[in-house]
Amino acid sequence: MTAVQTTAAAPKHGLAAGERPARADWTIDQGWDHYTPADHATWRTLFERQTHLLPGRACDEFVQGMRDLPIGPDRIPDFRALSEVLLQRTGWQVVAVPGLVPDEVFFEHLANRRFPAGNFIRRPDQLDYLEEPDVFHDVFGHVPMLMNPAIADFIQAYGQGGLRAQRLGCLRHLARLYWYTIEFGLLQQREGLRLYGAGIASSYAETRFCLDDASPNRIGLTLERVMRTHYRIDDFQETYFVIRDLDALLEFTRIDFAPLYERVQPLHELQPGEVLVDDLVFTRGSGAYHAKRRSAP
Ligand code: HBI
Ligand code: FE
Repeated sequence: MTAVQTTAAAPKHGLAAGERPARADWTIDQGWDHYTPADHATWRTLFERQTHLLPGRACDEFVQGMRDLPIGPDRIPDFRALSEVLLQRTGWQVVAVPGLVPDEVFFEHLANRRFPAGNFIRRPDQLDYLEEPDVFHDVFGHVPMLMNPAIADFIQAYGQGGLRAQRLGCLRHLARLYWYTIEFGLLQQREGLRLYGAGIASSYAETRFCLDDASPNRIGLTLERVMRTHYRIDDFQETYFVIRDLDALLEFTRIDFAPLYERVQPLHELQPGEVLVDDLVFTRGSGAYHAKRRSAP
């Protein structure tokens, strides 16, 4: 299971129905002193099992970012300590939010180089699955990559582009790009494919599935291809998209997406597992995993 998922029935944000945020930007205090020993122990469990899997699977930039940050197994990181290092490196900060926030609030933060991170940690019975982004997904998965200048600029541009895409009525196209890059992206490294997406990096099972399993497709990413492609929010991806390197994302920040949206809109949308004749195919997946799921009673 992936770390961040929403379903139709799930709340659209991290507050109970009818509850209003105290601050207009939805930020809250991290409340670091309120974490219990059990919370820190959950962090340790998640941290240690991921750290075993990541060598040879996470890209060099992820490993380096992790190394340079005050993140370790012993305790849930303090966002102020993370922000101190991030601000120096790429001008980003981590701010606490109660969970999912409305799209425009999310975009406004990203456009200003603030990364909204859930302050809570999953319960011990949710180690492999939860619907909202918690501190493990957001900090372990996303923050190391924010140390990279290309990712730093790309996510800021996503915030700016998200506000614009909302006005243009094209948010679903842009959201697919974020999903298949920042959340579930793979990249080419000298030694082979590596992961950089936070949804993968924070998921024990998907870290192996995305690279080691014969089931999923692995396809070269182009903007129009991902903008047309539905994604799965309730299970592993059927297709992972591969970029040449992180600078490929930087190039996307220099492109005007409005004409792209116009080209993509009349094209038929693609199912998560589809492969096209002109795709650059790294792996043609067997599809076995999802086929089995679909035939289950
Ligand atoms: N809020 N905290 C949080 N984290 C997200 O990843 C997030 C969000 N709100 C909206 C959202 N993502 C997506 O629906 C947009 O990227 C489209
Ligand atoms: Fe995420």
